Amino acid sequence: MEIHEIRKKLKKELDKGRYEHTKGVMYTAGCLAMAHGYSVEDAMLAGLLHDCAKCIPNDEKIALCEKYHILIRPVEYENPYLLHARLGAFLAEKNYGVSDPLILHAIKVHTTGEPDMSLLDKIIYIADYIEPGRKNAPDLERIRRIAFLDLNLCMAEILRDTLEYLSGRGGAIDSTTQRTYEFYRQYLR
Ligand code: DGI
Ligand code: FE
Ligand code: FE
Repeated sequence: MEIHEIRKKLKKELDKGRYEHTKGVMYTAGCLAMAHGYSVEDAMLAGLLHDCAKCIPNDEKIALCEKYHILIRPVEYENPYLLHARLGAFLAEKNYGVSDPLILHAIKVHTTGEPDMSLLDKIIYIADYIEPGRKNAPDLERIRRIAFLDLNLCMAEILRDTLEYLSGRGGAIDSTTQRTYEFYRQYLR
């Protein structure tokens, strides 16, 4: 599928705000790829598709995962929005014709991360957090600067803030998010 076809299809699948966010992540991922020596094209494609499953209603997310035998863990039954990452990777392949396993993996882990992520995984995880449309995260100015200097430190900072935010809100914490932080905290200064 050509990139402009993917954009056209996504524009229909996503609500307006999510499509704007998607473009922000796409361009930010491209910039991070320039800074850290990765394929700008691949990073932009992964950024473009990372939330392709986000606007599917939660009950439908669960139904689709069951239909296609995509693993649903208990924490995901309780918080079905977490499924948009794994389901998104599946749909990126099935409905948008992406076959690059590195791109599909970056989409799959973009919400919780995982220990020892690839360069592209980190670019997408971080771009999702710092894109220009994001406004609420604490310390965003500093985290944005670090993103262009040190990806591992940036992962640690984002994960720390995310876990703090989730525990303050009383949200169920996915054990993967916790494990990702345990891995990246070694990079904190
Ligand atoms: O899809 P987006 O909103 O662009 O971004 P995302 O896929 O990174 O989702 C962000 C949200 O996910 C953010 O509010 C933090 C939340 N999140 C990350 N890890 C966990 C989590 N939520 C829960 N309940 N548990 C987690 O471990
Ligand atoms: Fe997402
Ligand atoms: Fe996102």
